[in-house]
Amino acid sequence: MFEQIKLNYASNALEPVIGAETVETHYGKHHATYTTNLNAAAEKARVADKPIEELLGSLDSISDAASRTALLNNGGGFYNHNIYFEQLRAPREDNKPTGALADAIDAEFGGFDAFKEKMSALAVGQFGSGWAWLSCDGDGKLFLSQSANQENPITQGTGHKPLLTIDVWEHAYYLDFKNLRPKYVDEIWKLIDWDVVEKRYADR
Ligand code: MN3
Repeated sequence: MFEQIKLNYASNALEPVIGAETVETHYGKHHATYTTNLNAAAEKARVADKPIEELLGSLDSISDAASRTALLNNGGGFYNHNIYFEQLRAPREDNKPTGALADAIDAEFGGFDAFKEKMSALAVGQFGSGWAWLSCDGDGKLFLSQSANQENPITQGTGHKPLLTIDVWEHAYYLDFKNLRPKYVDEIWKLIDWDVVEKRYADR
């Protein structure tokens, strides 16, 4: 049985960047539906006992094409939103990582501002619905990527560990920013809970 993460913040905690109505719809409806549909698809394919990362990393072993598609769409929708909602908190100015993750970002991207600019460009530039990602590979090296629909770095390669994501489906920002995806992407950096992201990196 796959379960949505519990939000440790109120639905209005992300305001004024992301409003309560967006959180209630996005988490309470979209994410909840992915979770329900994942559980049904996983039950049917007899993979409900697998950890989600393992399930998403071994979709090729599902021989039935319809099952494979249902598990990709709903398993990705479930997992990606767990990563997304867990890493948000109330807005802060000058919001940056510290410690080992900050050092790794400096070494890989030439500083936090350069990293932020590159990841923002991937988020803004993802055509249609999808995600931008910071992950590390099997050697612990940081890398940036984007994915369409509910794909993610785990479905796109082997040994990848997602650390941070930006949801750029319109449902993530349309109530608050209308069509202005670049503005949403620019503002979401205030909401990132770097403690969560740093822990993901430490646990890699
Ligand atoms: Mn979403």
